[in-house]
Formats: sequence, structure tokens, C-alpha cells
Amino acid sequence: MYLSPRFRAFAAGAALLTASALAYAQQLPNVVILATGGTIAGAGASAANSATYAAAKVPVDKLIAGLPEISKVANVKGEQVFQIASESFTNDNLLTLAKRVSALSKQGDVDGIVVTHGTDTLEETAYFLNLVVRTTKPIVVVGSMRPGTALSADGALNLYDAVNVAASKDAMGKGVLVTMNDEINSGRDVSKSINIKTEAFKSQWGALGMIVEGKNYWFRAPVKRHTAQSEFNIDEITALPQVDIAYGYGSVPASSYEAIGKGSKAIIHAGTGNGSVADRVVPTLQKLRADGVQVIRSARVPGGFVLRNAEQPDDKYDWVVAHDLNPQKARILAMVALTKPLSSADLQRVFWEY
Ligand code: DAS
Repeated sequence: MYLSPRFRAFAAGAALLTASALAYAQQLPNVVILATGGTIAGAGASAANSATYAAAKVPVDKLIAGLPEISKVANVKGEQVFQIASESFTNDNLLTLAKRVSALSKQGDVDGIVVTHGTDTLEETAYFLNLVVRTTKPIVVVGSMRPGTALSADGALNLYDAVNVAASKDAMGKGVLVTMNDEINSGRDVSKSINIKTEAFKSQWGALGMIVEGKNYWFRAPVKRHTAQSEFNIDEITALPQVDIAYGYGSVPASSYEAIGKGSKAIIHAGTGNGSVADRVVPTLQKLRADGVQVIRSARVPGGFVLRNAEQPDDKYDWVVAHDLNPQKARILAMVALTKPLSSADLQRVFWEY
């Protein structure tokens, strides 16, 4: 078949271009984005709606298509694991997501994983993955405070940062990370501290670093056990025990602790001050402990950490302190720890170490 010189030149150029594009793609890391919903997948009626919108609307492929810049950072594939607002997350969602993350982390053609997630319980999921996924590959959880349809939406840059960090070798072995608002935080330490600002995610111990124009700037590393050094493994966990939280406040009735503790493996006390327990509640907690329920003292106060045997005789009552973990994170750790038959002393060790 006759081919004109012009066509032959074009075909050669196209082949060269395809080959170089392929070669370029082969140099790029492979990152999988697991989408679960939230505001980062949200949509509002107008650009002026930065706080009024529907969460969990935009599918992962559209999120990726809306961010062509990431094609220069990594070969990205998306999976829609759920499409829910994260306040509706359940233990089953946590297990399903963590098992998928674990399976992908074992694949040789996966270099990093991003999880897009609602901000309301993002801190719980990030900590859960930090405890049970045995890998050193970067796992980055990301959300946004404004929907992509809003003026100055934060989701696109947060997602771009998350893919950059997930594609970075220097992010390996640092545990699960959270990239929001230019910062890289530890999934263990970070929590949603402001409910209506893009600077919502804070850690009282500070961020691990920052990411600016796709470059990571690290200033510290986690000291608590996580991921590959964890004694817990999602591949061995089939169910999570019941652990609930009782909120302490003036005139709190002992009956609320009785109701919350009934049938639970542990009760988390979100105490006033340093995890203080009202006199009228102590007998109820002692009864729950005698019935085999672990009693874990956390605090409703966001900063600091709960001291053992300070205002409460933890040794005498056989109670555990949650250290610096807020009540919702203490619940995550207690659920994971109590998938094993741990004594109170062992459980307290786990709260010191993770
Ligand atoms: N409802 C919130 C959630 O899904 C929206 C968000 O901030 O992501 O967690």
C-alpha cells in the first residue's frame, strides 16, 4: 500500500510521541484514589454556596478529570468505594475501606494510595488505617471544607497535594497522612478542630510538614507505632467490638453511662477537665468494670493529655487512660485493641504506644 512521505513522517512522529509518552508514564509512580464521598465530592447550587451544598455527589472519575495537573505527578486510577457523607460512616465501612487499602498496598504496581473522605469523621478513618494497614507505602486521606462548585474551593488543591504526597518516596514509613490546607498532618494526631473554615484540621503536636507546589517540606516524624510496625492487622480482623462514648458535663446522670456501657466491650469517658468523673458516676463505672467492660478515661478538653492516677485512682479502679487521644480516636484504638483478648494492663500499654 502506498504511503505518502508526509503520512510516513506523521506516523513516525506519532509513534515517537506515543513511545515517549509511554516512557514518561512508566517513570511516574502509580497512585490509586479510593473515593468515599464527603464535601470533596460535594456540589452546591451556586459559587456563592461555600457552606450550603450536598455532599457525596461527584464521582471519582469526575474528580480526577477535573484535575489534569495530577497526570504530570502520577499515573492515577480511581475507585468509588462508597458515596456517603462521612458522619454516616459505620464500622463496616471502616473494615471494607481498610481491607481495600491493604490489598492495594500489596500490589507491586501501586506506589501510593489516596482516600477522599468527608471531613466529619476523617480523623477516625485516618487513625484506623494508621493502626491496621501493614505497609510503608504512603496512604493519604484528604477532604475539603468547601464543595468544588464554590468560590475558592479547597478540594482541588487538597487532592493535588494528596496525590503528590502519595507519589513521594519521602512520605514512606510515616504512617497514614492527611493533606489539608497546605499542611501534612499525621493521621493519628490530626482532628477537625474548626467546623467551618478551610484551616479546620489541626494537631496539638503540630503538623509533620507542609506541601507547596507539589514539594514536601518535612519538619518532624511520628513517634507512636503505626502501619508496618503495628501489632494489629486488618487482614486478621473480621469485626469490630462495640465501644461507645459517654460525654461528661455538670449534672450528668449515672444512667447515661449505664445505658452506653451496656453490652459494650469498652466505654470511653469524654470527661471534663483531665478526664474527671463525677462522684455519682463512679459506682456505675465500677459496676461496668466488674461486668468486664473496659473503662477508658479521655477528655472533652481538646488539648493536653489525661494523666493516670492523678484526679482518679485508675490503678485502684482498674481503669485505662486515653493519654492524648480525644474520645473519638480513643474509641477507634479501643475497638482495634479489643479485637484481641487484652488485659487492662495490656490495653493501657496499647494506649501509651499507638
Ligand atoms: N458532611 C461532611 C462529611 O461528609 C461534609 C464534609 O465536610 O466532608 O464529612
